[in-house]
Amino acid sequence: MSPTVLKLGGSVITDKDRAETLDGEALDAAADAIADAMERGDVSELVIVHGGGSFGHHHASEAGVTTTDGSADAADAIGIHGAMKTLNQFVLSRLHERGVPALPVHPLSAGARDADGDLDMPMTQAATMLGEGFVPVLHGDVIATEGEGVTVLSGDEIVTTAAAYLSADRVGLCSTVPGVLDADDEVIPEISAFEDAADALGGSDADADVTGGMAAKVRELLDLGAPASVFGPDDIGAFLAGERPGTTIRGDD
Ligand code: IP8
Repeated sequence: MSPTVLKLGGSVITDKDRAETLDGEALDAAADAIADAMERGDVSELVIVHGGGSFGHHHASEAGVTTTDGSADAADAIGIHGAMKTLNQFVLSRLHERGVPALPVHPLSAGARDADGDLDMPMTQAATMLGEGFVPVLHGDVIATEGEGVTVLSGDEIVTTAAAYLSADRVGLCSTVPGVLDADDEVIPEISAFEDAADALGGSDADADVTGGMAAKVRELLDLGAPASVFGPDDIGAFLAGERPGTTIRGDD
């Protein structure tokens, strides 16, 4: 059976305007939807990835660390990584409270980027966890990068890497909006080329986002070998039940 990869956007589970502030209600609702889907048997092999929100992005922007501009200062790396581990612990606890057998995978200790920015992150631990009935929970992080110290690794890049490595057949990104929106704020049902949505895709709407918002997401997902869905928090259950809520992004699969 092929796994499903679900990303919980950092803006969904945190209050992005206040440093290191969880959106506990939103995280509870997401954890409820995941636990219900697993209990119903809608999904058996599930990988969760979460973004940084006001945890990672706040520290990354203070340290001036982005996906391409790094820092060789261990204190910067630990500041960002530590905040992400705190958020990861919140996510894990909310899942554990609902009986979801979630285990953390911290990308800083699981991969690296070369001087061209290419990521090498084998997912043998996640694959084995899935086989043993666990739910691996990865997160945006900092990652050692040749010539840069550490750079930011976005949850979206982890999603595409995990989906390719684990041959996921379903990929979903839960965002604060109900899909990729056009200029009139209507959900674009399907995107198969960046140009389909280029006009509508600005940067992220929150200042402290160092990984580029919806435009970067769409580019990443177009490169994926499987169709991906972008949807809002109310549609986590529908996605896990096999539906395609929000926007479906299909590259050359
Ligand atoms: O929120 C970025 O992950 P994202 C994580 O998925 C950090 O872009 C460390 C800023």
